[in-house]
Amino acid sequence: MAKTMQKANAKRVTAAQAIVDCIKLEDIRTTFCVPGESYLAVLDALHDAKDIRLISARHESGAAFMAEGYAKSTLKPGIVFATRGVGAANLSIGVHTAYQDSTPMVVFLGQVHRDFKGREGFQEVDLEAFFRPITKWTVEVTDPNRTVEMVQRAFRIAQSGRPGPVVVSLPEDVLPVETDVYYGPQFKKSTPRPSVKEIKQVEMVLEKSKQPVIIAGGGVKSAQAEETLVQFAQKYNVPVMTSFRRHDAFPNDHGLYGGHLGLGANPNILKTVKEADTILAFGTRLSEVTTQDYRLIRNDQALIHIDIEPGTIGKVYPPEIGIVGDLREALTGLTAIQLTGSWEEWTKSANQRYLAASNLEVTEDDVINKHIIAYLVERLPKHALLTNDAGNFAGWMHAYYPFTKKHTYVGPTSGAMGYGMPAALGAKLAFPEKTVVALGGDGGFMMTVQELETAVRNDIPVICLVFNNEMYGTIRMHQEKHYPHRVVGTDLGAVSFANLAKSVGANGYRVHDMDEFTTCFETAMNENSPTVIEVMTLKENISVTSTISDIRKQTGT
Ligand SMILES: Cc1ncc(C[n+]2csc(CCOP(=O)(O)OP(=O)(O)O)c2C)c(N)n1
Ligand SMILES: [Mg+2]
Repeated sequence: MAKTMQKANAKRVTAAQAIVDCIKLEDIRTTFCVPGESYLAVLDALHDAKDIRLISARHESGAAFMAEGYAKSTLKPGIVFATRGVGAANLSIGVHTAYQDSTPMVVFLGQVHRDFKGREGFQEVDLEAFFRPITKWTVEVTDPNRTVEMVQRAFRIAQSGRPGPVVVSLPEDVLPVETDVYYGPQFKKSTPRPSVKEIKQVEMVLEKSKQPVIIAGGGVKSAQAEETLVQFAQKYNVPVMTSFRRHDAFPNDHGLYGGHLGLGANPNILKTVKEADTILAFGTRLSEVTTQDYRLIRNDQALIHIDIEPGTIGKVYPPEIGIVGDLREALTGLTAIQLTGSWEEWTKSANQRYLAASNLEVTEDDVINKHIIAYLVERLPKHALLTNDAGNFAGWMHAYYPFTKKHTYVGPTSGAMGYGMPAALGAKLAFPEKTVVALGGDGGFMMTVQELETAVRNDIPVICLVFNNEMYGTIRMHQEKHYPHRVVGTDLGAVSFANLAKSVGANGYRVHDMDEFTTCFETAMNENSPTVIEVMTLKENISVTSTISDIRKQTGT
């Protein structure tokens, strides 16, 4: 049987063509690159692949972030092509982000000629050693006849279990070699469901619980279990919190929502986790940020941890019950349990704490950052998607913007600066019908600002809000707290982001107040072309919760 199939699908193509065929087979139609001479044969195969779009970026970090944002949005692997050691080094931040964020990605890197390997050839680097700690798998294709085997396996590894990045190294002399290929079927995810016994165990723990809380992570999103989670939470009336930068795993306007466990989370929101006697960790690795430096969860709380990846369960906290399972299947199974208790009061208090902490009523005294979030909540369509960079400007979005629909947020749990705008391009390519807004600071935005030209050239209309305080504000805040009055390395010079945008053909505006902002934002919404709105903010307003003067008062300096 296998032999007959093999014959029916057998083809003779170059290894480069086989790679492109494998990408098509996975139903991926958008790819990202910075070209290089080491993989010309792949570029040539893409020339004839009219149904695959190739977005050529200005820097490999931009290409990698775009692919990561695309993959987070579509839940399909992001594809990046780049060249040897130099391209690899530039894109490694995107690979690291995909690793920490559990985002499926397949990265194809040109490599030196097989005959030159080990001589420290031109731009040679041992890619397997280079990427081992930040990929699920790195492989070099040394035999052209095994290209399909390696590439299909790369797609399988990137998408199975906890998703993540895979790097495929392609020695340049392998790529033009013709070989007989046979393509296996497209990857299909395994979706294990907990056993009846495991579901019973959860039932027994919950039956005894007085104050349970759910922490929903990326595993809920990648299993497309958002609705199933709502059903489960509603049926038993359990409060739901979202893990760091996974806001849209649960509708934030739902009466069961308890808030986001992020950087600088409001202490009242944290109380809900502290007071819980049972924690249901669903598709979250209970990261350093989510657990507030691993201090939020205690061993006197019963932990029920469900994840698709066995290694994630008990990685930090030994669970009372650890279950390997697909979150949609697991929650479907769990929705059939019988519980006699009711947690209405507890749930209400969790939601009230969230509502009090995220109250978006603005007054004249509030800083422009908060006014902008209030405006976006009113003005943006409910399905609009937000991305953000790393930096304190993002605090206002994290605290106040309610993500009410699924697929409306793409952010870096890795905390990578430079992420927001290229990830927005990836998200916009994934969801062309959505309004996509990228939030950045002057520091982070400048790290990948060159991709504005990629947006213009490829007609990818995203709106970028750049909060310009002429400093690496987050680090300045930490300096003020720990090394008062010893500012070093955190001041930045004046940059006109509006003019930068205009210089590559995007729309650019600089605004100082809400009147100017709303006018420019309306224009951006109507024009539907790449736009930068640069918002001038004060150094003094350094974070959502404090000013520089407040910090100096607190430290008595
Ligand atoms: C790639 C990268 N380098 C350094 C850091 C450390 N870091 C975190 S926030 C930050 C400053 C961000 O500045 P900006 O984008 O201007 O935002 P602001 O904090 O001023 O609002 C730095 C340097 C990081 N997270 N990522
Ligand atoms: Mg700044």
